[in-house]
Amino acid sequence: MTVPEDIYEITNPKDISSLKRALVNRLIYSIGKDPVETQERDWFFALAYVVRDLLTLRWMESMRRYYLQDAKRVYYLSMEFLIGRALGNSLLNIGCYDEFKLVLEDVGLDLEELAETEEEAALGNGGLGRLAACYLDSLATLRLPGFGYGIHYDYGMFSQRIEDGYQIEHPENWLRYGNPWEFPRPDVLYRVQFRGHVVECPNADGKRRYRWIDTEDVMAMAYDIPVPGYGGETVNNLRLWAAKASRDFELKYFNEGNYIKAVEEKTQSENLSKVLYPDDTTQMGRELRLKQEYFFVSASLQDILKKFRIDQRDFSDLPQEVAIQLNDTHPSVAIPELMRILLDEHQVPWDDAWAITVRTFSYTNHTLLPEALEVWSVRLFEELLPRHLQIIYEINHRFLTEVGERFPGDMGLIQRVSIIDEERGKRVRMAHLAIIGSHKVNGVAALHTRLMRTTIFRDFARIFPDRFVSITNGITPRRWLNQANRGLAKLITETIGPGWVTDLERLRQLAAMADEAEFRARFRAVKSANKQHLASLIAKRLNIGIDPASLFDVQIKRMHEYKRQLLNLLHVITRYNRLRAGLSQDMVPRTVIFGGKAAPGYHAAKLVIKLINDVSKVIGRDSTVAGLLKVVFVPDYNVSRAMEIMPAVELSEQISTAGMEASGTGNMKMAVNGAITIGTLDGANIEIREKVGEKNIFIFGHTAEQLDEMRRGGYDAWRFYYDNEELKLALDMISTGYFSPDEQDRFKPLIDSLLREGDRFAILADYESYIACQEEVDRLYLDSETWTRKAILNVAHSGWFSSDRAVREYAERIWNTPI
Ligand code: GP0
Repeated sequence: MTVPEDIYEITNPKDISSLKRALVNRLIYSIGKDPVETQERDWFFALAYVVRDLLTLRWMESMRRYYLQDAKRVYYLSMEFLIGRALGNSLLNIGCYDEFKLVLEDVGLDLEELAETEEEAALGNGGLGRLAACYLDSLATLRLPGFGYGIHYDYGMFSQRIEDGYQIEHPENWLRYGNPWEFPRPDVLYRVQFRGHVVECPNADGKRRYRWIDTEDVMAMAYDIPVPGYGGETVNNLRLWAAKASRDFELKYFNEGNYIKAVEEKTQSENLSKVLYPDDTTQMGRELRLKQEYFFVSASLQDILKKFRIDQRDFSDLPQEVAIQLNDTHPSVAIPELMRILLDEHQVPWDDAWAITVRTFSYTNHTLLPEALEVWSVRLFEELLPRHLQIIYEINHRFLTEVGERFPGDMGLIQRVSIIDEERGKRVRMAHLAIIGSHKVNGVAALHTRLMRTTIFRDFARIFPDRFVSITNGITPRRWLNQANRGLAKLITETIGPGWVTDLERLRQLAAMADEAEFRARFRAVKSANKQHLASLIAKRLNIGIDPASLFDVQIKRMHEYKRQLLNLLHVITRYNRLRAGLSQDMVPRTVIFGGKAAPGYHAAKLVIKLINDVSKVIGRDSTVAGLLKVVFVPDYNVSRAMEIMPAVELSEQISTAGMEASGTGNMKMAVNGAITIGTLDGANIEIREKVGEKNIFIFGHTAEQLDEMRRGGYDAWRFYYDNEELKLALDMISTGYFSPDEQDRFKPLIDSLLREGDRFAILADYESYIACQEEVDRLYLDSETWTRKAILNVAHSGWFSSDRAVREYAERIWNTPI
């Protein structure tokens, strides 16, 4: 049928009275509340439904457009989508923010306040999940038919509370009041198989056929979340799968009259999508995790192939019609799964199936840390996915045969590149599978890709020289500048017009303004207002007073040893010691802000949180440094916290061990918000330096190559300790209980890892140059005109870090869907 033009009550989204009517309608008819007796949350939900309505029509139009154009689809498969709150972002993207603000004022409500009641969708751990969300925003903004597929976790990332300085994890029940943005699709339901066994049955044509039978099945049910592009023209879709028990479970026991058992089994199978693994950059070798991976991959592929309309096409067209991006190896079981579908369900010959598969998939690698590379025991794989293991063996066999032919006599090579690691109990190396099964493998920054090609995947780079490409990560300017920093966004628009929101390179026009005193003053006023705002939030929530005039020195990211929050603390302690020794003349007052979660089982990272809080307490109580130094740990760092903090940052701490941070994306967010980076030559910091200019960034520490060389010569931790008195003092204070008089050796494990266990993250090696660099920071900050000038240049030259640029590169170089 054709949709009648006048189907919807909002005839004009700019017409305040029609918006108001819609809002009150939703409140009464969708929420069931009498407008005279409402809570703030009721209004939030009513508003969210109105906004979703506005998105829905655009969403249907977008889908129809893609259908008619028969455009090539891009599917982004990811275990994580850290999308955050949607209200403010949706309103800005469809251009109705101010109108709704007026409507709410009319009923006595404040839009910003109302937006705070939204639970954030924290379906991700950190950078990897947030990157996926930024890319969805860019795909929609660039009008590309790009769709996310992931898992509808009941519990996303845990919420972090700090009790007595320690991290305590609490479950975050984001669906408690329901999610107003999603459409549950009980009719979009696929069967996902597990376990069982494989039987071989000869076909009529004499060819062998394999069937996977006697499986235990779980159903995957779809939830759709609209993803609005900027300008409101295109709305794409994020489809998340929730586990539902298959009827088999119920019937089995029901027939035996065992009702309770039936319900128990039902619950068990639905547990599959219950919770997000809160681990970042360590491989989680748990059965449930592998099940989650296959669960969402299987459902997504069934859905993708259904939309491909195989009844009307040939599978050989698949790579022209569909590109599938694997966000890390987590969804890489998609490779044998597509092979299984083609081979077993559609009788496509192996070679054809393999060519189709490789041309369809591409894989993004996000880390070189060995502990993060996924491996599964062959035993577990065989138990859960017996047919997939067979197919992996066959992929491996054919691959190794080819390698053997191309590089005869190199047995070491065969062992190194095999998908199966034969050494420590047989294990499936998912990264090898992902590389072999994809036509492109991308690293997420230039250095990261180079190291990938020359270190962990060196052999593969030799075998597939054209397969590895570098696409530096990006961030969406809609959320991270236009929405998060309204003050700066306004100043920029007044100066260069509004085009930067979808063409961030235009920020370059601000470069000339850096030399104008009046613009610098306005820029400084914006930063200062942002700092005051953050200070007021910290005062209100944490009951801590911070000086808005002090330098805001910020490290916000997951807590991890390689990110070196401990190095930051060593600077804080050194600074504290200098201040107490009366050396305050060259030092500017600083507020050092930390925020980040540690994986619940990561003891070292959790201990660093406690140390930050203990140091904060000691410094906070010492009146000799009052007004000069303050340390704040902001609890429960998440997307919403990030949006509050980013605009107020002046010094952005990006101090990971060179070679270990694949890219970083917080570094980009802070630069575009007018912070100056202090960082190592790691990840995208290198490209930030290239873009903003080496005079406008603080770089310190050893390079990846230098560290490599140092390690080869033997790393002498104690030398650093004895050679630098200030370092020795800071380490001794930590290890002897200066900050923990109630438990003197509380932090001894941290110091042991540096001095006795080889300092894997080279904290001691970089200490001296970090301290020297921090001194330069102070000197520059004293000259506020020059500081401001450099900060403006950071904004002006950060345009390249837009996720629009990154997604364009994927489209051109990987997906073959140029824009
Ligand atoms: C990398 F391997 N990253 C992983 C992982 O499991 N989780 C994760 O968030 C991050 C990298 O550490 C990063 O360098 C990178 O920018 C991000 O993936 C997106 O590529 C910083 O967060």
